[in-house]
Amino acid sequence: MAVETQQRGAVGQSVRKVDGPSLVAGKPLFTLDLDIPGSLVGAILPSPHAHARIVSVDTSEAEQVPGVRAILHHGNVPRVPYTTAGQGWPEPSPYDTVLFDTKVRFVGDRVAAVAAETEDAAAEALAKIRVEYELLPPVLSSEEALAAGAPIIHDEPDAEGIYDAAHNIAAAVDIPIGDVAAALAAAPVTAEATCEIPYSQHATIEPHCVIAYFDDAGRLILRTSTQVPFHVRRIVARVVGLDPARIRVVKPRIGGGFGSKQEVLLEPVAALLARRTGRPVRMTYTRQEVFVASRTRHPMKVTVRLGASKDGTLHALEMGVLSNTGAYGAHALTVLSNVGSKTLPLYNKAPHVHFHGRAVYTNLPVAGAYRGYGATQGYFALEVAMDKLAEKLGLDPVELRRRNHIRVGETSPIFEKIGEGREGTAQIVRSCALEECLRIGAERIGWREKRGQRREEGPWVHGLGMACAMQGSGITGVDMAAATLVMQDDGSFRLLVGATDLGTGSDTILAQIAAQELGVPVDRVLVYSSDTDFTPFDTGAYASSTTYVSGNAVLRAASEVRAQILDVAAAALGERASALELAAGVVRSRKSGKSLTLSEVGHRATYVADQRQIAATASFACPESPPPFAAFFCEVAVDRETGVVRVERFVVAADCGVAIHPQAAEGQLEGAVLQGIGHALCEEMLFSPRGRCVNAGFFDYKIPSSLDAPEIETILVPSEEPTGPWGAKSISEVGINGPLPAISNAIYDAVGARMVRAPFTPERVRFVLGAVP
Ligand code: SMO
Repeated sequence: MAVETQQRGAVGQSVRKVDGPSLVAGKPLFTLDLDIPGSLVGAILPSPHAHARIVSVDTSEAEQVPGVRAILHHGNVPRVPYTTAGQGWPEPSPYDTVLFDTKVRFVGDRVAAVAAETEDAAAEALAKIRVEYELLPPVLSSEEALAAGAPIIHDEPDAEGIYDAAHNIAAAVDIPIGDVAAALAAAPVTAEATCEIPYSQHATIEPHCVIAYFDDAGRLILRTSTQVPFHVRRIVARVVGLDPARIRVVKPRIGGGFGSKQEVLLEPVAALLARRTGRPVRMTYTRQEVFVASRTRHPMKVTVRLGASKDGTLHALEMGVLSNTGAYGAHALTVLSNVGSKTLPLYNKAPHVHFHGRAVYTNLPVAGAYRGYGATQGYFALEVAMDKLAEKLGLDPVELRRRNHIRVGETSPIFEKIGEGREGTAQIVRSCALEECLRIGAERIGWREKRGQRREEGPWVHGLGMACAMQGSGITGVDMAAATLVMQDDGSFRLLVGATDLGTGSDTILAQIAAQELGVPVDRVLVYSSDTDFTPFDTGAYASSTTYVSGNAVLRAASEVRAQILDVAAAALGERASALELAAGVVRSRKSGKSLTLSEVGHRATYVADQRQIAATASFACPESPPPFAAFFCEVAVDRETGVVRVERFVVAADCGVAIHPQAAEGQLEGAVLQGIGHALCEEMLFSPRGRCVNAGFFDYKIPSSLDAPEIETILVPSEEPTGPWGAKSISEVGINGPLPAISNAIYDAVGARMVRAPFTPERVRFVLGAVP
């Protein structure tokens, strides 16, 4: 799709990204691009052990290293339990973390931190910190965590909000609706699938990084690569013991988040080091630290049982989950909840539903938010089970989905029963183009002609698979965004948003939403995001919320500003505001034809008559979370001799409502699908028998690059979401939910091997093939 060179028009056009030119020109926009004279380098001492008590920390030798300015450890930092998960309030994740503990719980856990004049001095000091450990038996799998007599990972007395610490259970859910056991027993046809997904990492190009310094007024400035600036401010204030009014968090351009930056990790450490030394402190994770010490996807085992009548109508749907949250419970309950809440409503015809699961602690890296947020794990099992059910019924898998998926005007009890860490909100689906997505996707991949053909080319056998998915748009009852729109004296606009563009293009989309209402080109709206001193509150960029939640706030602010503009113009023209219309930068009277440009309106309000600032701040809380929908189709070729799987083609048709910026939406969809293909084919963090990650880097942990990417066809199927800004809902996450099941189902279509454990590496495929008759 061609980018509009003329910056006119707004919604529905792929205008140039507002930050595009500066990014392309390599301007110093990112967190660490700022050089503050006199900065120190901060670094962290990681635990070499998976589970141990710290008997003593001796820093005397390290302190003698020239250039060392401060060393932090449990002995000299206050102990404040908190959660690193930057979510709403009250926080649904347990307070099971302190900055520096007397116990380490995974290889890479934080033991101490150093600030020094140079990286070398910091490294030398870390090497000279003497730590005496008392080793404890490590828990290296979810099953071990639940075994009788398992070592207790969180035995500290001051943790709060852990479901059952004595049994290593961080969180649990149990939502029965109807009687699933009876319905499954009575169902004429049943199918079951258990699917497993391993540790995987977001692999953002920019690592987690921060600069902390105190300004002239003695206020702490945190310039940080984050998805959640306002949560950073709140959490750092508590953990470090500073008045939040003395903290300013600045979010510059961000090089990707995918959920991993919905976490407060380096900021409090850098803040404390800056306070101890009185100097600016720069910190960044190395790539190895990003893998091990930032966050990962929650590894899970999900079992789905389906019961249906002979025509394929679902009667019973059971989903059981065992989630591994790693050493700490960041997002443990909320990701677990989403495994069911974002999947089960898709097939809302079943009256009997049971969703249950546990998230357990292990002595492995900490899982957290990762694009898809549990739905990805849920859809893998659900959509493989649906494929099995279709086979048993002798029904086309597309037709099986068609007979069961939710439609406009319908609801699901799941919406109300499961929220994020609390009850959800009842809602009906007001927009859904899934039926059309299924039709178009099937047509584009050649479903009828190619499915079940097992076309051969030497050792390669071709097959087709498909899957469906939905997600949400923000979190009901939790998310809130505000926007401030100001008209300048020249008639242009400033838009201040707490919303957090991570590279997705959301700043551009928010400018488009305002420009559409104001009748101006996008380049007349200057966007500022986000700075806790200057931009209004926003819960942050997560849960596919920005276009919908922040976008609605922007639209409200824009419509208030529009009304103010018409009032000023009405007074100037001697007309009623109701007779005026605003378009193409001009206010015109439908009655008299008299007009006033926006710059004349701005000038008049500022300098001439009835002087005042034209501006508005508006908020939007999220009463509903309209789901985007997607249908995924792929063609794979499987080498029967080696087990290698090649994705030949991938088609995704998605309904995100009205796409504000179609090219950005397609980019989100394509990127999410490629990440999902990585999950399916290659991504897996591997651990030694003592719990050390052995492939924490891009040399050994492979993500698909542009050279590996198959042809991905993205199709936006429009619908109109009545509660969305200009009809929009979300697109950023839904695309990652399809590739795992669609590729697994395609491998089955090709060679009859049911791949239920990701990734589908050649060894695994060959192994399963060996058992296929
Ligand atoms: S995985 Mo996103 O930060 O909700």
